[in-house]
Amino acid sequence: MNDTDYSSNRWSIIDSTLREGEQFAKGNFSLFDKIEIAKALDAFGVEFIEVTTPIATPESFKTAETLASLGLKAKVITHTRCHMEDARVAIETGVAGLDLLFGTSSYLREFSHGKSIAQIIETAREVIEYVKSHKVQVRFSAEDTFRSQESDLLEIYKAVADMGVNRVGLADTVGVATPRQVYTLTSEVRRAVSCDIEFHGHNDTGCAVANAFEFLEAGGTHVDTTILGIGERNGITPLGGFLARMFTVDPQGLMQKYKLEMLPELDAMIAKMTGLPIPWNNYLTGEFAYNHKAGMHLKAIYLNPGAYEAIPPEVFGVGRRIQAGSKLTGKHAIAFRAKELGLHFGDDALRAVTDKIKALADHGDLDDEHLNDILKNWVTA
Ligand code: HCA
Ligand code: CU
Repeated sequence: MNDTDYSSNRWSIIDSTLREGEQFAKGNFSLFDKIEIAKALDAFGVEFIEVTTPIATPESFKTAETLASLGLKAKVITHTRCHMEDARVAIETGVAGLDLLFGTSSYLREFSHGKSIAQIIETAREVIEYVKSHKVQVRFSAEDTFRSQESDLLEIYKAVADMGVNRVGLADTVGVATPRQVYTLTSEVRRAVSCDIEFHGHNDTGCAVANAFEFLEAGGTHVDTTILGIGERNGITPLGGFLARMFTVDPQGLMQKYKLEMLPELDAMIAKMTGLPIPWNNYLTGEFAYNHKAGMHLKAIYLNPGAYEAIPPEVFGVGRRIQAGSKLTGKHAIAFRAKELGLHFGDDALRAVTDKIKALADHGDLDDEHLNDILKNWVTA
């Protein structure tokens, strides 16, 4: 593999809306909602669906069990602490895999579980062997990876890789990692183990998409996402933002792999279930993600939308908004709008009506209806 191989057939999405997303302030889904989310994610084409540890509550046990038996194409896996008891309960649900988590940073070793690296490895061995004996997938992730000692991490990752885990996980638990750090550490881990590698990145410093991208550049294979990026605090790598990033480097691959036009439906579903609006500046599906306003932009957009759009909106099932009634509008935009209305303006009339629109809009943007009225009335006046 070389580090410029972006092809989507060498990486997978682990969607964690039903695990990390449950840690979101407004993420409290009913079983009915969870089934809807899982089915929608499956129809969209994500490869894995991660659910909350079944040890949390009887309802979370039921969730894992129910989703695992839906017969989805996506593998349903459950997140679990690296404990024998948790693993035993998780296996009982019939899920396809366990995402084990262990804190390795000095913060967690000192203030949480108090174990040494050697003890972490021994505990991991017991759990991993147990999970593998039940013929389900197993991943081992080091919580707070980017505030852990690199030598400790490599020792642990090599040890669990030798035990036969399917994946090792890098978790940017507090969203502190820079893209370059993610690239460097992933490259180190890539050299140290031959199993798959997963990345889970929080967005506290706005780097969750960039970090997921650098992770793939460095040879990583599995990226955690959630719909709208929901999760603890301000969340993790959002599914839509991640796809937008990847679309620019492998459009064909992405279109073959996922039902991209379903994205607005997914975002709207989670917005509705959490009772929050889709943010206005959300990747691809935000209200203004494809709004074009300045006259110079509008002129080019009419001739070739690619001039000011990195990704064709229709690929993701959204449309563009042409805001022609602003003070920044231009005569090309006005001529196009007139043409759409079946009107034709000569050069002088076009200049005059454009000036009039700009003058009116200087006191506040004109909506489409108002703009259209001006154009229609100008011709008949
Ligand atoms: C958390 C755990 C986790 C786990 C990530 C992983 C994190 O803080 O609740 O399993 O890879 O961000 O570290 O979500
Ligand atoms: Cu997390």
